[in-house]
Amino acid sequence: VAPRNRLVCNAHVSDSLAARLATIVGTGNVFADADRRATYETDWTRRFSGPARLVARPGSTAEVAAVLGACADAGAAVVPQGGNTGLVGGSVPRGGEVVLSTLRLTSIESLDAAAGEVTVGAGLTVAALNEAAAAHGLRFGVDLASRDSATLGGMAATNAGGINVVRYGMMRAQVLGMEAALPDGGIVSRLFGVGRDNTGYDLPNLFVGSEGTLAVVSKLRLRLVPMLPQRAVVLLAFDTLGAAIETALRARREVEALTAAECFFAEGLDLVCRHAGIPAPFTGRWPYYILLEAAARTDQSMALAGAVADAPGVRDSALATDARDRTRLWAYRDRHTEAINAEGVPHKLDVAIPLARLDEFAKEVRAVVLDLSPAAQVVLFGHIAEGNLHVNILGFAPDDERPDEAVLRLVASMGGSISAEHGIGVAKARWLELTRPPADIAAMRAVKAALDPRGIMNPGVLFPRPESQVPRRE
Ligand code: FAD
Ligand code: LAC
Ligand code: ZN
Repeated sequence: VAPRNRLVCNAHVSDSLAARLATIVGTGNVFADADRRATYETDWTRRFSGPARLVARPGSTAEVAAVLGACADAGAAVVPQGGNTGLVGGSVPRGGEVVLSTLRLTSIESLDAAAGEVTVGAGLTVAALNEAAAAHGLRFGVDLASRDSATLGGMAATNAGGINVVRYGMMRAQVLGMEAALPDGGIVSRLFGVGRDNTGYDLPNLFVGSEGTLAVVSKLRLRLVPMLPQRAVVLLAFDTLGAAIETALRARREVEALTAAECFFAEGLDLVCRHAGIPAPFTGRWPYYILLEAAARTDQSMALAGAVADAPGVRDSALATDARDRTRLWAYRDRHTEAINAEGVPHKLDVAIPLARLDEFAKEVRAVVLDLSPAAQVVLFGHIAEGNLHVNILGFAPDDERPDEAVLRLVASMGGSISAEHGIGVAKARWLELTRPPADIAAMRAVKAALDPRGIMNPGVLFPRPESQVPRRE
């Protein structure tokens, strides 16, 4: 154990927990000085931030477990953090927690190209995994615009979706095994490579989507998919959302190799063109757009174009088969999140609506927000094949929750989900009860109490803190 006064000097920390953590992760990997903490304290949207007590960066599963054990002994709350690209405020402190960063857990172990499986550290990014997998003609089945920063552990913790769910499913479908550290310092390890395992509770599956409230994921056994060299992309413009939805669903039925079915609206396209400095895709300005992609070992352009050629309501279209044109068309969709962020601090509500009511929702959601503030801006885009719309609202103060309340109540009244892929975090915790019945929440709380009896894991995420519960508008 290094002398404490040396730790204070090296790590700029002064509390005894910091000293204990430094003996676990090394003095360079625990720090409390404001400059080094800063990037761990504010989320990607800038809507959520809070001071950390200190930041610890363990380098192995054993170190993660030891850090959690030491925090539990000290009664210190922990916020697990990967790439900090989460959009619901769950990855940053609310005030005084220890941030446990996974960014040193970047191993790539036992890539089994024949089986299409790999074991990785939880802090590895999707982009880094894809780079390693490409050498074997493989790639990871979940892709998203935050690919350069989002970590596989964070994606498991949020059950991330992204642009290829229509083909490969969400993060849950990629997770074959997991190693995770529990708040009592124990380690759950199910990394072995068998395709079927019916031996009781599926703990890795329980931790997928648990948003850092139960355990810290330290390693993952993941499924890889073949890299498909022939990719065709089509961008279509419509003057009704109904026609856009119909066409996306037709493509899902008829194009076997479909890998993406995405949508955006004119307001978002305008923001992307302005902030990215790129020209509009078509000479006409149409209200609704869908982007479809098909990928296979053989050319898909005829299959894709053929399926949508006579679709009713198409006002303009562009087909891309070479890499440069594909990238150009994808940019209109991929760059929405950064363009919205460049415009202001958004309220981001990531919802799913039954497909039959998606058109009605898109109109209603605008009305409920503009009713609160006629000057507000509502930017919609998302993953149309699953009825997943990202409702981005600009023009309200970060802590004004009226638009969140209005939109989430509308979603619940239409039989939707208040989180389709980003999770509940702190942003939506107080509205969980809108779409999860009391018995569900009681069961979830029982699991939480059993695994995290001292409540140190990401307090305030998923379940609201009693003091933060506001009187509900009836
Ligand atoms: P963080 O933001 O660091 O953490 C997210 C949550 O997971 C927090 O609650 C945190 O406590 C917990 N956590 C992180 N790591 C661990 C761990 N190892 N163990 C336990 N808990 C952990 N999301 C989508 O689903 N689909 C998209 O298409 C998509 N596109 C995006 C595009 C952009 C430009 C941006 C900025 C974000 C996008 N996101 C998307 C959101 C975000 O990238 C995902 O939620 C991603 O899964 C977060 O990964 P992360 O490593 O950044 O996690
Ligand atoms: C996307 C993120 C915001 O779909 O989920 O781009
Ligand atoms: Zn999304």
